[in-house]
Amino acid sequence: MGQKEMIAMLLAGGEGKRLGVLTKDLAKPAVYFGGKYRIIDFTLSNCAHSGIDTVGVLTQYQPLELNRYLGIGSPWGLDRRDGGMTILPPYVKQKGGVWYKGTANAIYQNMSFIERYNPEYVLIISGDHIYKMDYELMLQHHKHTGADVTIAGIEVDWKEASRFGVMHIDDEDRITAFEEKPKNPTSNIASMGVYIFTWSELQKYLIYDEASRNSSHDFGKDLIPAMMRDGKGLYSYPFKGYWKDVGTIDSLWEANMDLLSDESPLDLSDSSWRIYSVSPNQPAQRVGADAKITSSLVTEGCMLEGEVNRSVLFYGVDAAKDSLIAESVVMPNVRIGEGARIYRAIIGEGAVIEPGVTIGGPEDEAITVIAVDQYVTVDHLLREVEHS
Ligand code: ADQ
Ligand code: ADP
Repeated sequence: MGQKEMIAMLLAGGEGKRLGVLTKDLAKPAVYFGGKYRIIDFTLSNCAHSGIDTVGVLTQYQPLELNRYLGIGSPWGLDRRDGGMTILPPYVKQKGGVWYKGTANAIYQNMSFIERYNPEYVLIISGDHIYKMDYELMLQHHKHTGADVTIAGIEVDWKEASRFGVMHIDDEDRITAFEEKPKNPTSNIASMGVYIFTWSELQKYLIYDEASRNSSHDFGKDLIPAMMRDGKGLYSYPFKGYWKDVGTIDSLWEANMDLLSDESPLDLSDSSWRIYSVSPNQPAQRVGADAKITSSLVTEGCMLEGEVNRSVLFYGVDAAKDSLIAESVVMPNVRIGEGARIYRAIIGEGAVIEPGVTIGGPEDEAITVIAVDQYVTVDHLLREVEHS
C-alpha cells in the first residue's frame, strides 16, 4: 500500500437507541434522509469532495442492510484498488472475539488497518450527521496550528448543548476546556464529533487508553480529556455551515423539515457538492387528478391521489384519494389508504396505513413514529404507536 497523507475512519456502529423503532433492525447511518438519501451518504460524499480516497467504515450494530447499501463504495468513488472503502466489523482475534467497547476502542482494534497506509493524519467521522464540509480545509487548519488533534466545533442552541461535548476556545482556536455532555454546560461551542489527529499522537493515546482500567474507551469521555490533562495541543476548527446530529426523533424530523423552507439552510442542489446516493431506479412519480402537493419533496415511484403538505416522501409512496400527509416524513414503499390523515409523523419503510386512520394531530408537539413494516388499522389503538 502506498502512503496516504490522511485516511478517514467512519464510526458507523452505534446502536441509535434514541431513534427507537426506526433503528430496531437497522444501523443509524443507514436510516433514510431527505427523500433520496441515507444519513451516511453525507459523510461519504464529503470524503469524496475533500479528496479522501481511503475510508474505513466501522460497523457493529445491525450491519447487514448498511453493508448491502455500501456495497463496494462505487457511488462515492471509493471502489478503488489503492485505498477505497473497507468495511471493518469487529473480528475474532486469537484470544477470542471482542465487540467494540467504545469509539476509541473501535479505532484501537483497527490500528493495523491504519498502519497499512502509514498516514500522517487520521480523520475520525461519524455516520449520523447531516452536513457538507470540506475536510481538506480542516486539515489545513490542523497543520497551521500544529495541533495534536483538531476538533470541528459549531455553535449550537444553549438548550441543546448538553447533548454534546462542549469546549472553551481562546483567540487562537486553542481548546482551553472540554466537557463531554455536561448537565450544565458553560459553553455552547459543540464538538461535531469530527476529529483530525496527528497519527503518531493518536496511536500513543489509543494504546494508553486501552491500558487504562477505568476508561470507557470513548473519544469524548476518555481520550480527549486525557490529552487535555497532558497539555497536548487541542485546537478547534470553527465550522460555519449547517450541521445536524440526527440521533433523536425530533432532530431527524427537524432536519428533514429544514429541507422544505424556501431558503433551506442545507442546499442539496449545489452541483459542486453533490450528495451521492444509490438510486432506487423507480418509475417517475405520478400525481393524480385530485392530488394537491405543496411545499414538499416527492421522490420517484410515488403515486399520489391525496393532499401532501410540508412533507418529505421517499420513493414508492402510494397515497390514496382523500388522504392527507402534513408535516411528515414518509419512508420508502409506504401505503396510505383512502381518507387516512397523517400529521407530524415519521412513517417507517413499508408501513401500511389503512383507510380512515388518523396518525398524530396538527397540534401535537411530539412526533409520532410508525415502525418499519407496521400495519396500522383504524381500531389499532394508537397506544401501540411509539411517541418520542
Ligand atoms: P455521541 O453523539 O454520543 O457523541 P457516540 O455514541 O460516541 O456519539 O458515537 C459516535 C459515532 O460512533 C456514531 O456514529 C456511532 O454510530 C458510532 N459508534 C458508537 N459506538 C461505536 C462502536 N463501538 N463501534 C463503531 N462505531 C461506534 C459524540 C462525541 C461528542 C460530540 C458528538 C457530536 O462524543 O463530544 O459532541 O459526538 O455528535
Ligand atoms: P438483519 O435483521 O439480519 O440485520 P436486514 O437488515 O436485512 O437483516 O433486515 C432486518 C429488518 O430490517 C427486516 O425486518 C426488514 O423489514 C427491515 N429492512 C430491510 N430493509 C430495510 C430498509 N431499507 N430500511 C429499513 N428497514 C429495512
